[in-house]
Amino acid sequence: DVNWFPRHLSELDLIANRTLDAGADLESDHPGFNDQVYRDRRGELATVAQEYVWNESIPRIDYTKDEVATWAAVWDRMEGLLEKHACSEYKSSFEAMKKHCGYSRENIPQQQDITDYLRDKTGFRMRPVAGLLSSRDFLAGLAFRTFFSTQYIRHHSMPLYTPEPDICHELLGHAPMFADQDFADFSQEIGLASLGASDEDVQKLAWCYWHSVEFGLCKEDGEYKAYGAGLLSSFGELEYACADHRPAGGTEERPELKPWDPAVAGVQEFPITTYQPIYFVAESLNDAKSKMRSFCEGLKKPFLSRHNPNTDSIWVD
Ligand code: H2B
Ligand code: FE
Repeated sequence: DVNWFPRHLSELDLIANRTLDAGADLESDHPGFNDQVYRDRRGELATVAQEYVWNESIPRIDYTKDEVATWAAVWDRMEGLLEKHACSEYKSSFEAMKKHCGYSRENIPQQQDITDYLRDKTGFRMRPVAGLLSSRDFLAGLAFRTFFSTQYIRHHSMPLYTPEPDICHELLGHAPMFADQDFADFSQEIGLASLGASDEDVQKLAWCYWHSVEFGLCKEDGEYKAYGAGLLSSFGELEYACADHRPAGGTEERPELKPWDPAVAGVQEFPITTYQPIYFVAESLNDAKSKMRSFCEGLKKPFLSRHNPNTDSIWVD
């Protein structure tokens, strides 16, 4: 039934395992394809996610020395760049999460500890998932202020590359942003609009998500700062997107910047395996949110969906 969508947090159990890949079946060009130890670990963590039930506490993963070393390698490359190019909201959350959620170079934070922190700040939570979901299923989680998050890490042979979301992307890129009220509301706005929307509108919302939650920039004192997780977890692209935007005078390729406008972003195609040729720039996270809200209000849907945080349910009118 295409008109079905989850009405209560517990119903995310019904969509969490509809992964497009199995989360553990690696493609032949995946850096871990020929590593049986890695593949077994992926299988183990996929099972943890598949067995998760909505009202349980999130299983703690005992990360191995090798996994922590991969995390530390990413941390070392990102730390200084984040200081330079991340938006202020990210930086203050990141500092707080070092204090409260076990973020450090030597420790991979646990989803439950992040959830406890985010619940207090903005009501957001994480929930384990084995792999990629469809846009519709993934966005439905956001309606419940829930972020589907993987628990495995990229292969140690290529610490600065991953063909899919992993904990470096989820925990360094996404999680700190959900501690910001405007960003949390912004994300939920996309989620609520997606419930029961047409396939065409879900695609628009997914493309808006891509150009904001993944690759969004915002202005801060005349400078461009990153709030998108795809930038905040990629050392090469973060520098590329935020570095001096004045014409270099040379032949160096520079990305194009456009003002954040969901009507434009929602139909703007993008590459998934190269740096983005276009970034959308919001005046602020609050501006990103209010433009998103107006856009969602304009989508043709026969009803409005709202979330009741006390009952964790959606009501429609
Ligand atoms: N699934 C998972 N597990 N993580 C994501 O970050 C993700 C996804 N992103 N499905 C979605 C698709 C995104 O690219 C948009 C909404 O399509
Ligand atoms: Fe992401």
